[in-house]
Amino acid sequence: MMLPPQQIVDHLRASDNFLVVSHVAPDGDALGSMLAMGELLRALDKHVRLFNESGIPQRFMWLKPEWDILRELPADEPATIIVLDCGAPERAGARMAPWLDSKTVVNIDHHLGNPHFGTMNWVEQRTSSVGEMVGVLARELGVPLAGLLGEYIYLALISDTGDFCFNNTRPETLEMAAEILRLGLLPGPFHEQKQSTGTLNQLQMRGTVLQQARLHAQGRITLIAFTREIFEQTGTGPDDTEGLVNTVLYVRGVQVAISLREEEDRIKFSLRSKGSVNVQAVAARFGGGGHRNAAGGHLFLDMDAAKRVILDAVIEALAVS
Ligand SMILES: [Mn+2]
Repeated sequence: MMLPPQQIVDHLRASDNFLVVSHVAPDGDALGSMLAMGELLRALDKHVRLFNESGIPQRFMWLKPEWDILRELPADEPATIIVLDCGAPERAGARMAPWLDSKTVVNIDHHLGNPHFGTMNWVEQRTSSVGEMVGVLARELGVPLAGLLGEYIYLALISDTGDFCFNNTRPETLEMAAEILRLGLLPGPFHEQKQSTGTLNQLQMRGTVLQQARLHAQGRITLIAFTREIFEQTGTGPDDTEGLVNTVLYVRGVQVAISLREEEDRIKFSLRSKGSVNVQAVAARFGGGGHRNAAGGHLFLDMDAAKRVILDAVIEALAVS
């Protein structure tokens, strides 16, 4: 059974005045675990604030969190910074990263290659999500996974496991989900709200991107590309791309899916793989990171060059897996 380090449990009990931080452009685990940690500390009567440098993406607005999520460093400094779901300190954002060198930092994460940048570190690569780790902490601290705390952890669990489908879904993950359901969460309405955030423009943009999807390496790789041109034509943006890389992974015979997204001065790449193909190692070559079956990073190249570089790297990874 996974247990949090006693030092962290003791620190949360004994200290006060926390700032809880998650990574820029938060996904469901980053946001869910941050909000859950906020609820947990609030239940323990602690002074707690939340910080996310890029704020809440539109697709999560349905959560209507009762938290004012800071995007600027607060003037009065917290005693402890809890950093969640960040495989490296830079993931916390350009404004926050320097703070992490000089303050008491609790680093709770599940990424491969996390360099243990905290004063206290709890890094579990086997766990589904950081939300699951916050759930384990809550149990240890005697706070039930009910109400908003349960909802936020559930969001983290379903986000990082692809609705309990990915390899990182373990019996413990489902047991935690069951515990949350027993305490009142209704999965039907929850999923309905979570799914009902798309727009027709978004569907049409995705249609265009899928039409242009290509197979490579004798059908073992699919590649999709979100260009600025497609975003402009369809009135969509980066927030509308979420999850499409998973869809193209499930083409028959495909082992790796690559998604490229054109940004201001770079290409953001996302990689998904099946089985033993390690895409974290591919992402790490370019300064990125993640997990064995889901990773990403940035390339300072144009779209065509990025395609060639990333395809070559993935083909190499397929050869050694
Ligand atoms: Mn995560």
